[in-house]
Amino acid sequence: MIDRTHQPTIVAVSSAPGRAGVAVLRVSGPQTRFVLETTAGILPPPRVATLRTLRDEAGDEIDRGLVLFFPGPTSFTGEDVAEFQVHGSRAVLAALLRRLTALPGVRLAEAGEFTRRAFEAGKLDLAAVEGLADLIDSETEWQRRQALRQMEGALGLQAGQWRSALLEAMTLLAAEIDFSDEGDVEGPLQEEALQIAQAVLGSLRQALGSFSMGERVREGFVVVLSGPPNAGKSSLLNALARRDVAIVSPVAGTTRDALEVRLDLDGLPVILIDTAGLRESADPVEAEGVRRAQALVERADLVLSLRAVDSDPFRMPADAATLAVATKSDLAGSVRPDEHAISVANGQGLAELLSAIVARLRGLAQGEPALLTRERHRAAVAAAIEALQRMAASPGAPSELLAEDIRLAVMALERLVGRIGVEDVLDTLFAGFCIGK
Ligand SMILES: Nc1nc2c(ncn2[C@@H]2O[C@H](COP(=O)(O)OP(=O)(O)OP(=O)(O)O)[C@@H](O)[C@H]2O)c(=O)[nH]1
Ligand SMILES: [Mg+2]
Repeated sequence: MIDRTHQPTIVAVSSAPGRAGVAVLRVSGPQTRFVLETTAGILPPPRVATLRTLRDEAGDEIDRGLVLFFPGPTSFTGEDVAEFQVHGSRAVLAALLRRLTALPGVRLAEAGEFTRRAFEAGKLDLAAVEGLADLIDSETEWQRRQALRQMEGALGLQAGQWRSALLEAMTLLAAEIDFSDEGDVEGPLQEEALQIAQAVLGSLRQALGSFSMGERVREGFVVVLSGPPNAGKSSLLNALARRDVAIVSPVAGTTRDALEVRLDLDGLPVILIDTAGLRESADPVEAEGVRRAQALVERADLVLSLRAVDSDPFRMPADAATLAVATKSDLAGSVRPDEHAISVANGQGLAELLSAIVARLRGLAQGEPALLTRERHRAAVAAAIEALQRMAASPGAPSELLAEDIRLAVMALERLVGRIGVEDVLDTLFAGFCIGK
C-alpha cells in the first residue's frame, strides 16, 4: 500500500461548466474532514445528504447546499471524499473553490486525478477506467451499454478467469518438471496443461472476434455516400443530418472535400461521410476529391451507392458492403429491384433507407456488447493468443518451453488489466478526462 497521508487533498467541480440548477464539487484526500468542518460545520454522518450553509473564512455565507461525506476506504477514490451540491452559478463555484483551495494541503485536481486515485487504490482496473472514460463520452445507446459493461469490470473479470486458468496450467507444468526424470517422455500433467491452454485459447479467440464491433461502437460506424456527380449525395447527407451541412447545387462536381456528420441511428453511432462525385476530371482539385472519395469507400463499414433514377441503371455494381440507392424518385426514371428508391424532395423512402442501414450495421454485431473495444485490448489478447498457439502446436516439447509460453500469455493479460506496463497508457488516458473526473 502506498502511504497517502501526506498526499494533497484535491478539489474540483465535477459537473459540466456553465449555469445549472445544481453543480457538484468533489473533494478527495486526507484533509477532507477538515475541509467539511471548516466550511460546512460539524461533520455530516457518512453517506447522508445533509443541508448545510457553506461559509467563507470571515463566516459570511457562500451558498446553501447538500453536503455528503464518504469516509475512506469505501469511497470512489479509497480516500475520504466529500461532495458539495451547490447552486450551479459561476460565482458560487468560484467563491467555494477559492475558499477550499486556500485551506492548507488542498489544491485543484488535475485532469482525471480522482479516477487515477481510484485506480491506484485498486478500486478500478485499467479496463474499467477506460470504460468510465467511454461512458462519460458516450453519445448513443450502444456506446452507453458497451461502456457500462466495461466500467463494471466485464473485461477485467474475464481476464482474471483466463489468467487463473493459465496459472493452473503453469502449476501442472511445474509439477511435470519436478517429477519427470531426465530423458522421460512428457506425461499426463503436460497433457492436462495443454487442454487448459486450448480452452483459454478458444475463449480468447472468441473475444478477439468481438473487437471490430467493439471498436466500431466506440468510434462510430463509417457510412460513405458515393456515386457520380449530381446523384444527390449531399442532399441525402443534409436530409439525414436534418441540417444544412453540405452545399447542394445542380452543378456537377459541387462537393470536393469529404464532409462528415455524426448521427445516432437507433442507438448506433454512425459517421456519415459525403464525398466528391466520381468522374474523370481535369481539375486537379476535383481529381483529388475523387481520389479521397475512393479511399473513403475502401475503409467504409457500409457504402451507400447512389445514382439518380433518370441515369443509366446498370452502371453501378453493388457488393455485400454496399446499399444501392436510386435517388430523385419524384422524377421519371427506372429503379432496379435491388435499389432503395428515395426522394429528398418529397421524403419518399427515407425512413426505409434508414432502417436498411441500421439492419446492415446491426448484422455486423453479435448479441452481447463487445468485450474488446480498444487497440490496446486487441494487441494484448493477440499477444496471448500467439503465445498459446505456439504452445498448443508443440505437444511433447519440454515442459519448460511450454511454461515460458504460458508466462508470456499471462503477462499479456496483466497488461490488459493494467497490472504491468501501465504508466504510458495511464498518462494519455487520464489526460483525456476532464478536471473533476
Ligand atoms: N427532384 C429532385 N432533385 C434532387 C433530389 N435530390 C437532389 N436533387 C437535386 O440534384 C442536384 C444535385 O444534388 P447534390 O446533392 O448536390 O448532388 P451530389 O451528388 O452531392 O453532387 P456532387 O457534389 O456534384 O457530386 C441538386 O440540384 C439537387 O437539388 C431529389 O430527391 N429530387
Ligand atoms: Mg455533393
